[in-house]
Amino acid sequence: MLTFEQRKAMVEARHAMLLNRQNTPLEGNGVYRRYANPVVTAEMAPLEWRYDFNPVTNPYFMERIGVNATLNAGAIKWNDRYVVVVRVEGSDRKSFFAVAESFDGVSGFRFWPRPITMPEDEIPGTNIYDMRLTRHEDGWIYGLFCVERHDDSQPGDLSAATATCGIARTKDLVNWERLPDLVSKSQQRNVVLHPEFVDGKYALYTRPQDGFIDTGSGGGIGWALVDDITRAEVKEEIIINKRYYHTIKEVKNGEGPHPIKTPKGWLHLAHGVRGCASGLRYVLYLYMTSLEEPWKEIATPGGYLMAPMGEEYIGDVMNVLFSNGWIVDDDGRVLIYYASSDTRLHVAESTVDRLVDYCLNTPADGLSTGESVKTINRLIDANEAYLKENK
Ligand code: M1P
Repeated sequence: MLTFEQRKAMVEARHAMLLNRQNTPLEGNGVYRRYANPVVTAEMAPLEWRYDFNPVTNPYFMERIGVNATLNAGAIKWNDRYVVVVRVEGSDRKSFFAVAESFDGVSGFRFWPRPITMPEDEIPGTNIYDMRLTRHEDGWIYGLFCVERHDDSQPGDLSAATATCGIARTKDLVNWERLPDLVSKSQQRNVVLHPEFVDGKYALYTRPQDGFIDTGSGGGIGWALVDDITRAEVKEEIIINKRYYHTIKEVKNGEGPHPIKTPKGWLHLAHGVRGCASGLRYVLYLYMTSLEEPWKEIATPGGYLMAPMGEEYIGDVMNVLFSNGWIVDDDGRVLIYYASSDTRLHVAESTVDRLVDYCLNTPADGLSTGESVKTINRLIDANEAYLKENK
């Protein structure tokens, strides 16, 4: 067995190797490209969070506090660095937020020294996760996230829980002012703050749900205007991106990060969920809404943008891709931070132009096999005509 010093040297060397690992792009389908390595994994969590470095109190240099997963991260460009607010899940199943930053956005992510200490709402939460970051035109950076509590109306059921949207704001990503949780008739997860005022109000993308897991009658991604973000309440909610039978979002869907403003409309990233024999399958998709009326769809490309591939299938919750963070560079490069199987964080790269082109030129889902075949035939016809003319 290794001594304290030997183990410490080995653990530190492995950790340094992971932090310094470079990443290489993999060519994909022309819409985006994945990168070879995940950008943040549980093993990359700082050793000071996990190990007691005192040989008197930890003579075997054993890990004292386990980190289980690093997933669903909000993202923002901050002081010229690529910053992600990662959902870190401990081996005790509690999630917390921690900031990690990188110079190039695709490798070398380093956590800031301490996790975020998020102030509690009046009723403390049991678990918090999946922060969406919005640099709002009011001057604050907002973090909206899910707050999970036991559903005390069902005392006999230890798994009964409620999902509510927590709201906090910051100027430095370190000190957070907690605002009261969103008041809503239904449970809410995947709530996102739009970056601009709309009719002088704060605008939220919502995801009404009947229960903690089931969206039930919640028909899809919603939209609600809020007068006062310091006492936010969903009074009226409309569904702007619906669920449909036999599609990638039959069971549920949810807004990812806040949409990107492009000359042709607001570009949205979302996740869609369907059921299958092996459980739920989570994929990522795009849609666009009008610049003037961000609640009105103008493009709904059919199918998914990204689905799990290779090792992405495997993890704590299999067959899941989930994203709540992306960053746009001044030159139009888009970095999509996505987690696979609730276990690790990856990055995919594209550009605003490519993603908008994808949205405007990918046929919508015709909602039946007959329509899908017609769509393919239209493309074959167009290709035949083009090739005939350009022989
Ligand atoms: O386990 C997959 C995802 O499940 C939930 O997402 P949704 O509310 O859309 O079902 C969230 O718990 C999310 O964190 C998780 O990745």
